[in-house]
Amino acid sequence: MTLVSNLDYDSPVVTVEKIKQSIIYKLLFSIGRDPAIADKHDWLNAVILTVRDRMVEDWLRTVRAQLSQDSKQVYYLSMEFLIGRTLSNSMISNGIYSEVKDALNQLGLDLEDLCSFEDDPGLGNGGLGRLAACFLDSLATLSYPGWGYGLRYEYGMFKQTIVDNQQVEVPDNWLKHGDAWEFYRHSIEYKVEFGGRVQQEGDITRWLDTEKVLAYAYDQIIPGYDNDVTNTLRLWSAKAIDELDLTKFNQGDYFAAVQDKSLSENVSLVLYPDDSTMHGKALRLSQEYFLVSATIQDIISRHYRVNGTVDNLVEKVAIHLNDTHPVLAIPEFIRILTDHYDYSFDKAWKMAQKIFSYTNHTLMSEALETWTVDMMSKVLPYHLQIIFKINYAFLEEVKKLQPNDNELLSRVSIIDEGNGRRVRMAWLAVIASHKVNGVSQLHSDLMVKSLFADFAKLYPEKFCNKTNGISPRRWVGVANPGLANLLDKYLSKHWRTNLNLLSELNDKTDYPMFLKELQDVKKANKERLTKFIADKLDIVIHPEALFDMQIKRIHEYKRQSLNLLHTIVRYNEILANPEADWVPRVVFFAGKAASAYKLAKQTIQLINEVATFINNDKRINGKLKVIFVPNYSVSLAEIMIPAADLSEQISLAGFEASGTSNMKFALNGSLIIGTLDGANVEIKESVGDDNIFIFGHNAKEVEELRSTYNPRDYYEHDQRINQALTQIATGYFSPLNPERYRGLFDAIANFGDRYQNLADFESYYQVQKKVDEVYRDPNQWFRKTAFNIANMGKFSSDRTIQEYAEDIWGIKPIKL
Ligand code: 26Q
Repeated sequence: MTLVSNLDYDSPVVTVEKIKQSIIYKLLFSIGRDPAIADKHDWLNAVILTVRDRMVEDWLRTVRAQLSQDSKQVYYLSMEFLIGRTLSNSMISNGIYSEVKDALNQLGLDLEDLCSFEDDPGLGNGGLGRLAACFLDSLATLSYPGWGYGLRYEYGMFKQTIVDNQQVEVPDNWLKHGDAWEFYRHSIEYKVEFGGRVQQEGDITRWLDTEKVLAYAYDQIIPGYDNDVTNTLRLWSAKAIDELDLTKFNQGDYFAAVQDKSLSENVSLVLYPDDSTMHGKALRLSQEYFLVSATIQDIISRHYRVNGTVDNLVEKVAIHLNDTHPVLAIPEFIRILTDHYDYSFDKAWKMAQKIFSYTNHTLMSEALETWTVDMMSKVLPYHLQIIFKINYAFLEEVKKLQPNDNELLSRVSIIDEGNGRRVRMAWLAVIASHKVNGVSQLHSDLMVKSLFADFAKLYPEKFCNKTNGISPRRWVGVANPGLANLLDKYLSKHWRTNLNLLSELNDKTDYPMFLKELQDVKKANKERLTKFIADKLDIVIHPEALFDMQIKRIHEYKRQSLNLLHTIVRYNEILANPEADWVPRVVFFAGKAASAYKLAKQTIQLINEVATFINNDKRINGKLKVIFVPNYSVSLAEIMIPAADLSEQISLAGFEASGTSNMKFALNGSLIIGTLDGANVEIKESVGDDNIFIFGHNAKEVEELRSTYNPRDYYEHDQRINQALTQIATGYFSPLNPERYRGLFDAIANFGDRYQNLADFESYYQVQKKVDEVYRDPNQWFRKTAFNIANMGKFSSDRTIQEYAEDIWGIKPIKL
């Protein structure tokens, strides 16, 4: 049945022959390329357009169903969406993978090879952005009516290259070959204003003399798995409002005429590559406002078009804030209702408090967003005024709830008077949201005990936990087809949408046949990675070795330095005792450092220098290799994670809000060595104490230790630590520049070791010994990995999204 009954058209058909015809047709008539000279990108784009055609009707049908069922929608606002490559996932979701593969075969092309040419849109920093992408996948797969809203950065996360062992950032021009997936919406544009001044005329507030930028919409299609539901991710791009300043142009000053244009288009030019420290840059604030202004205008105007009123917004709209980055959506919402829909401030504010909800992703003070009142008064004077009004209304409420407590008032005030007058965005988010959640049980508990303690006492029912999850479609289906086939063999195919079915594997953990097959899958994945490393880095490794991985952003709290310290200790021990029966190991690191984060960049350099040193030491004879894989990204994770035996989740307890790679690794059959931090705690509860290697102080002990901890004691009294740290400090790995790592050394041995690396060393060391011991016995090892896979059901993002839908957003699945 065609979508439009009075139009005569043929729906795209899914047979190998039709797909082949379509690919050729797209290449000729959409790309305009002669097959004789078409390159891989041309063919790839032809394939993408072919696959996209087969998703469009579902997409339009979904939008129609949402409208006709008048369903409540959730809007997920995020400055980051790390969706990764889309082609494989789309073909799998629509069940046309093998047809496309066969069609390409007939054309003499290889599907997997073509897929590797797809640019990986790096529109995010790390966990938070990837979580948003998994959530979109789950929303669609569970048939929930939900939209993602973000920015279409022209340059995403920088590409990381390693030159002379150091990180060098290269711009990520991901749109170079065009993005064949996106739909540019010519008709959807909004004016976004900045700066200017606010003028009060009686009851009316006017925002005058602003600078104006246009927001244009680009839509990405988000398919559900095997259910025809297809949602939308709408990304905004900035355009100058007047293409050219005609007066300047007519005066012959062409370059001055285009200059304003490029200034305003800067707003969506580049993603800030920083995920851990807050830098108060005006352009970042402008980006945040640009996202939310376009989005709130879009949501409200669409709602008004359909409903003819905004009075029922609360019943029809839920808006979720992915961290505080889009929190200006709240004053923007109030501005639009008061300026354009004749609402009073009180009425708009009450409504906002029923519509918004907020997820916190960090408790670390340096990562919390605050903006000076001064900067905000320049960039967004009107919104600052609205925030003051919100604050006033809120503080009046607190005075009633808790009379005569001025200290409390200053602690909970959105404006931090003591700190150069700053606007605390997290406070605004908490005050305006009806629900606030953390991303793992531990993190949510700490959140109400520490960061938001005052608020939790005033409004205990506001706070909840929503433990993160990951998409099984992406992280097994796409990333690990070998494991997916094995699961299909032993379980019903529905594990992809009901991950709890994995628990049936608990009964199979004693089947030698099953364990053998699991082992074969891992071996094949390790061989795939081995080949990749040989091709890309020209380094030979052996798949029989234990593959040990720490792949994530480089940050002191994540403690790559603890892992590296242990690696150096191991190296020294192998040299001291070469005849011992060492379990061969390859220690992989990957991850980007924020470009301004000196210590993190030094850590990358040290890892690379240690790697070169150890890998070239003939005496080690393959017992230990260290590899830094450059440019960590979603697509690299898809190759690496399925090949891991051991994953390092070793942050200082209390600092990693959740972690999500821990889930990806465990689900792909690798064992975790980790601290009781973030979601590790819940993974341990699920997989059982015997199937995870836990070490180190827990969050409570970390706090207790803080006042007495002296890393110098460990440095002076522990010979292993002393030797390894001294080697770092005195240039053993960097003889040409012996002082190079003084800063890193000092941070640990002399400046208090904020992340308690040395306090956890002994227990880390002991557990690493245990890892080797278990790895020697494949039967025992694979039994444990089987238990990990079998008990990861809880960590599907479907479970997470269902909880958000029921407990926070109040949305229901649509029927197609
Ligand atoms: C803020 C202000 C200015 C510029 C940049 C930022 C910024 C950008 C990105 C701050 C933070 C981020 C990203 C944070 C992040 O990825 N957090 C991770 O979120 C995951 C999903 O919940 C958790 O699993 C991780 O534990 C958490 O670190």
